[in-house]
Amino acid sequence: MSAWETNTTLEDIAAFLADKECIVVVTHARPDGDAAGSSLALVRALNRASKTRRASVWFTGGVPAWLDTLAGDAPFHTLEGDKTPDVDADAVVVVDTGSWKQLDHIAEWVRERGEITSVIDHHLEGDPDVAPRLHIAKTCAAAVQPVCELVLEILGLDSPSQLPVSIAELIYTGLATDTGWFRHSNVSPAVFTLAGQLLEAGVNHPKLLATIDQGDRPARLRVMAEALGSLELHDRDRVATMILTKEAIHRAGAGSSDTGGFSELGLKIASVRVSVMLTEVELASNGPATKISLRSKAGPGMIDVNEVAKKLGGGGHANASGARLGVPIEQAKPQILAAILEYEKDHP
Ligand SMILES: [Mn+2]
Repeated sequence: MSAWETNTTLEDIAAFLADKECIVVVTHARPDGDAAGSSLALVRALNRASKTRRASVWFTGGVPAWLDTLAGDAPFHTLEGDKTPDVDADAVVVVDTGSWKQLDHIAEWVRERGEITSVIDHHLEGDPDVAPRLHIAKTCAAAVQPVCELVLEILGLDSPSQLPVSIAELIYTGLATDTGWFRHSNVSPAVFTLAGQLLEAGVNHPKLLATIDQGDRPARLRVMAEALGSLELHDRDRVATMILTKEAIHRAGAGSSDTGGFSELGLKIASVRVSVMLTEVELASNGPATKISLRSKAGPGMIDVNEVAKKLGGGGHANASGARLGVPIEQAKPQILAAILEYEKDHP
């Protein structure tokens, strides 16, 4: 029984990929800045290192509005419906996840290519049978941190400050977005050192901020208003919940790619220790479901939302995690509130 732990160095993954020609990079469904940044940076580096290689990213489950601008001419595909990568891959790399659930409808496609697959991730939980080669950087704020090391290995560079700016800005995007633009408790000396080196490489911070954090469609703010309008406080105002039904998303004129990133809004309230966002989703594989996104404040009395999410089959990080339940929101909400209460009972 293998464990969700690193069993391969990035040097070994670089060596495994060195003679591969058709490399498919995938990440979790509905990619965020870290998923997009880490996957696109890796294909840029792989294709730069070999003239004949064809490495590309295959995204699933709806992509953010800024993806085209961020990607530029980096090769990527967006898989609609239940489509899978239609290339003859000789290597597969999974970044920013290692969870069958998060791979959604391409999980089976990845499973069939187990022998040639590698995982590079930073989440505390995952499925060790996704790949024989696992590099799990659990202390890293973002998947782009280990991916940056791999990219340096592939390109034979000593420092992130030497990276081509087209790769540096993808890595910076993952670092900035997974730390909430350097605000969350996962910032560290390593995060700021890497950010500084990437700025030295020529990253334009205001340009990326404008593209990604200030690049929303109006519908995204309307759907954010729907989420905020649903705000409820529970457990002596320590727990905030917000919900987004498909009907509310439709009312706002938004799509599923407009709904991410609202869970932390509840933490703005002084009394709130944990904020829960419940979103009605349709999984390609098995009908209506609820996506639960959890955020908590660090410090004394911290609620470890990785532990809370694990009770519902999910996971992530201590202050940011998530789960998916195959039930409607009205059933998912009491389940997550009960899981938080249970955690608090066990950690008085
Ligand atoms: Mn990430």
